[in-house]
Amino acid sequence: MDHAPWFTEARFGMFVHWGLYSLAARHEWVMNHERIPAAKYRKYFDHFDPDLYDPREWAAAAKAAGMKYVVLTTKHHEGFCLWDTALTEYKAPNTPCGRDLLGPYVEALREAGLKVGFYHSLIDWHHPDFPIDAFHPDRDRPDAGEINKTRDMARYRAYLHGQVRELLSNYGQIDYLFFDFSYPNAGGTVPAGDKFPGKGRKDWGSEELMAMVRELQPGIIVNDRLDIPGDFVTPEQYQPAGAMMSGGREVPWEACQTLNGSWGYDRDNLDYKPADLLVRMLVDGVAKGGNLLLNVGPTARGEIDVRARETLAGMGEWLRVHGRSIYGAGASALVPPQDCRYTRRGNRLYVHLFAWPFEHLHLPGLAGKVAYAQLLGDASEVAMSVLDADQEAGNMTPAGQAPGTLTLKLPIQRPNA
Ligand code: FHN
Repeated sequence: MDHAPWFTEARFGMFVHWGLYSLAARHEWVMNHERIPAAKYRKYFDHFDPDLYDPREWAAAAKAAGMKYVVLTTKHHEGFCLWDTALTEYKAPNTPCGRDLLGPYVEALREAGLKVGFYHSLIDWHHPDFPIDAFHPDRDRPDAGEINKTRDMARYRAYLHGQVRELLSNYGQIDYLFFDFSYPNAGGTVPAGDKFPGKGRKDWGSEELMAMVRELQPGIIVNDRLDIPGDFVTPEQYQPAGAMMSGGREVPWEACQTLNGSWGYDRDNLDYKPADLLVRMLVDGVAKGGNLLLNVGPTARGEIDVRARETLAGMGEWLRVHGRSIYGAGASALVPPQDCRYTRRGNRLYVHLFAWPFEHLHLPGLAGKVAYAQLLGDASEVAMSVLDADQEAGNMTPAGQAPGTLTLKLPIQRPNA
């Protein structure tokens, strides 16, 4: 049973990483990678003023890409909050921006008919009670061990739960909550030599947190990074993200991808994946019963940059033609030949060609079951309606064919051949 049909129907979402790191325009871990002391990092807070921020533009870019939901970082590991939280001063309304950024985001998505997702970091390198550990920017400090004696994880846990309560109480229905991330066994030794374990469900109070989430937003989807074994999503216990096939039963999961290797806006990183490669990633995921959450990192001024928008628009064009082989589609029990993927929706099988030309495409296991084969679009999809042999006599297997194999002669030409 599919406990969140919208998630399976959607198949494709937009991830948005946006925070003070967007001003550094290097990577969302810049504070950590460059060991930027809090006092120096404060300059980004003092200059945060996204004058071009218009979440309706983000929603339009998502729709142009064929995406059906959006997940925005409410707070990333740096600890800066995009909304008007009552629990810290380290928030957008206290910067030159001067306002809550989540309200307009939620409104824009709803107006555009997109599902609303929040990302929320469990990790918080700004909070005074978040202990220094192997991932913390201050881990090289010789006095890290001493500092940790003054830090109270229970106080941080209360802050974490309080902020999640705000997020799930003050913005209406939220469809998806993406926690990030647990590292219960990361261990790592702070310089003081005392081994500081990673952080997992006991540190976050994950079971209580999950109970509160379900109480506030009963139908919400939650990802599987709270370090609760087998946790995912809705009260019916979806399988964890990344669970491929469980006992032959397809279970929804989700892969996260960047456009260029950085989640936050990385100005000088021109290594954008081409749209057709991203389409193949999407097809590959759906062929395994999963979703793709593809990331954009808006600039400090609040815009999705033109390279990202062009890439997404290219994907949207493919989906405009072939979306029926993706939305609501999933894995087929049939095994495709190399360089092919099968996605199935109802009794229709879609054959996606990852390489060509094929003179003859041998499709094992289809013979005798295909009512018709139809070549669609630019040959990146061959749509077949697969009917059970006892339903429909339409046997496409030409005489003399090897039993069990359907061979199609495909007039496939390379694009721009
Ligand atoms: O550390 C984060 C990272 O910055 C990014 O937010 C990704 C997105 O899935 N999650 C963590 C790494 O897995």
